[in-house]
Amino acid sequence: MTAFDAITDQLAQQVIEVPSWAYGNSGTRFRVFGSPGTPRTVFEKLADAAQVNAYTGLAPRVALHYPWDKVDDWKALSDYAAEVGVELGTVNSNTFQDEDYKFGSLAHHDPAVRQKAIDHHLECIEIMDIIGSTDLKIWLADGTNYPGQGDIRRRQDWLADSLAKIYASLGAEQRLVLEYKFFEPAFYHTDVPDWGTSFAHVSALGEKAFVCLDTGHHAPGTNIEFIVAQLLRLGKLGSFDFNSRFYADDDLIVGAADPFQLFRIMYEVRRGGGFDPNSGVAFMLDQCHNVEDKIPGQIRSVLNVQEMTARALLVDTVELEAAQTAGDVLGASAIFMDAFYTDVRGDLARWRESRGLPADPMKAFRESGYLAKIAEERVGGTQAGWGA
Ligand code: PSV
Ligand code: MN
Ligand code: MN
Repeated sequence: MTAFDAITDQLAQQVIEVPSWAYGNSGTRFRVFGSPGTPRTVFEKLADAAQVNAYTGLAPRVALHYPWDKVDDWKALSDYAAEVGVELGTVNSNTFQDEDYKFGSLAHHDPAVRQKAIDHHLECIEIMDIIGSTDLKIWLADGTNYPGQGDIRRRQDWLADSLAKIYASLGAEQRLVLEYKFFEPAFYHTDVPDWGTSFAHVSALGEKAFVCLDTGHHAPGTNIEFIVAQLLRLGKLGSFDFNSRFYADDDLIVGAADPFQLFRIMYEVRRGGGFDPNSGVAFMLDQCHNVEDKIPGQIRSVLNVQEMTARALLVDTVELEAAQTAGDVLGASAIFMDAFYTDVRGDLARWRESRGLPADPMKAFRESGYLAKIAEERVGGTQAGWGA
């Protein structure tokens, strides 16, 4: 049995959740470049997401963003998802595109605005009930731009109160995950800037509340894998929003900017038991494909996650621990780096084929003609909801 053979059972369990918004046209504040065949409905987004799963076997779940994703009949949407071979996952709320939220939402100084934002989340929970989704993800654009603009202390109390009201409406199997981000769109302070603040809030809420770690939401140089280790240790890592960045919240393809960082994160996931299907860690992507084709962009992303997972699983932990306890600094480092430098692509290709998947999902999708087909079929209409 090769070292790779020993990790295939774990690889087979990997589930990555893709974001519905990755299939729409997105861009910067300078220009949004269109692409032919862009989904005009949530159903078409699901059809595209299903392609990613069909070619990789890695992405059977699709995260929604409400109200970007809005349908009259949620049951019909979840039936359609099953028809195309995926299921609906996390519901992301949206309190950042409404005039009333100019000065915040769940942390706003006005109780009426806070109530409106709470009600929005209760609506999300109703949708989750219908589609069978377990996770409500909250990311807040709340914050201030200037020192003195708001009472940052009281806003924490208002936020805690709002979150408690939402939490009280969760079903027994449902969870709340609170995402943090240290800047943007607010630039002086945000109300949930870091993992510690998110952790403080979710801990106060209870055992159904967790932290969401978006890899693009940290100051440059932050040791993200340390945060992963800590949250797993505390039992509060609910989900990842994976993407990669060179400068800020770039939302580029995960593993593109810094594969080694992704490897280090995956190693800490392994170390903390996060790959155990019962760990409750949801591995989501939160990306935008501005200039590349969306579906191949997502295929590349899930394959990057798979490759770095495989390498992380190849770390010889017995040898590593021996080197660590012997104080063998360079020996330990070499064991770690050996796994990182292992090219797993050939093994993964053969393993995929043995499971009835294409050895090279990127190539197989390219040759399928799906992009040309949707470009031809999807004429008329406007693209399905998207923002930010
Ligand atoms: C905010 O930057 C964020 O990462 C949150 O997860 C949002 O839900 C997502 O982007 C989409 O805008
Ligand atoms: Mn995110
Ligand atoms: Mn983000």
